[in-house]
Amino acid sequence: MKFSLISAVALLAAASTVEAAAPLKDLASKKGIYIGAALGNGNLADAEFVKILKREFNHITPENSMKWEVTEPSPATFSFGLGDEIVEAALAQKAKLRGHTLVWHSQLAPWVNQATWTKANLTYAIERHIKAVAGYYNNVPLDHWDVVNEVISDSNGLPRDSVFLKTFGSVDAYVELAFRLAKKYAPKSKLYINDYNMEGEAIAKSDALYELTKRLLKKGVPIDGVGAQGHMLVGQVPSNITAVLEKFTKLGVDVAITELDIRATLPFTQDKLDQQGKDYEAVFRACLAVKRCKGITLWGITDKYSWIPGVFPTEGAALVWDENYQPKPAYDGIVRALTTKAPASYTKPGKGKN
Ligand code: 9MR
Repeated sequence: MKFSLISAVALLAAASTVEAAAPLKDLASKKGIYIGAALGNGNLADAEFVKILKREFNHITPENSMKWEVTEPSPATFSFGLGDEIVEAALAQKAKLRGHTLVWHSQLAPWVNQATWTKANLTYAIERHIKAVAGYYNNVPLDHWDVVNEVISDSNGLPRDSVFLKTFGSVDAYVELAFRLAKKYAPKSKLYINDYNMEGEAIAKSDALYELTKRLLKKGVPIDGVGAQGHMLVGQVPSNITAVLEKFTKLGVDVAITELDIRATLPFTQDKLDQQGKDYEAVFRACLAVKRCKGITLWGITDKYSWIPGVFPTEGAALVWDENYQPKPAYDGIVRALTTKAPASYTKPGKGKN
């Protein structure tokens, strides 16, 4: 008890005392990028959360409410209520939106996994889904869509096992289909391929995503951007994110950091908080150093709500505001990146906005 009280006081003292004079979204706009946050429907009932969302962010990603299991829970039965709530919240604060996500092996409606498909039947089901969902939100319209998510596996850069891979026989085939359909039904959105653990060099997964994107672009598949999710660990942010982002943009696409959070093993110490601040700064500087890096979305706002403890029970505290909505050194790190000149080491080899 005594220990936890002391820890709490120490953590409070560690929290950032510097809130930017200007909100992050204004600082980011001046640098030519957007700053977004993922928003769960439940977050909208939390006044403190919404206050920070409105003040600091100009881009919103629905954390869960545009995923297949939500939008088409049974065949040809569509549900847009939860997605609409996020869209309304975004429009109310004049934020742009990132649709997330049309084709993903996870949070897929169970009926898609349970059926036995022929290629023709699954093609029909994918078109029905993309037509309904992307078509529906094309009226908003959404700024960006994560058309496909996490199609490369974690082992050796092999294609991710999924009902889509099994049925189509190759990752190229169903990713091409998804992008062509997304282009047809959401022509106003920039269309992204999105993945995690691909932000560093010499990672098989990053190379595989690069090669896939290159092959598909060569075939004329309408890929506008590559999303680097950015689920990272304190003290282990790859040193060469700029180079990786730059390499993708040389294929002729935009890039964005789409789901940034930087976690560590709990409890958080002052050292970890400080390091986390430097890590957030580094990721923002990496994006700023790349001309075609369009912006950064944080996968949430506060440590009060995060997917991490559910998946990594001993880890967390990955976001920029703590559980009591105190900005952490991570906030100052972002402000530093957005307001001060980058040391030379951050900018190479990008010729971006620093
Ligand atoms: O944050 C999301 C969490 O609420 C869901 O339970 C989880 C289910 O897989 O998905 C989380 O978001 C994921 C995102 O959609 C894709 N990239 C990884 C994210 C964190 O798991």
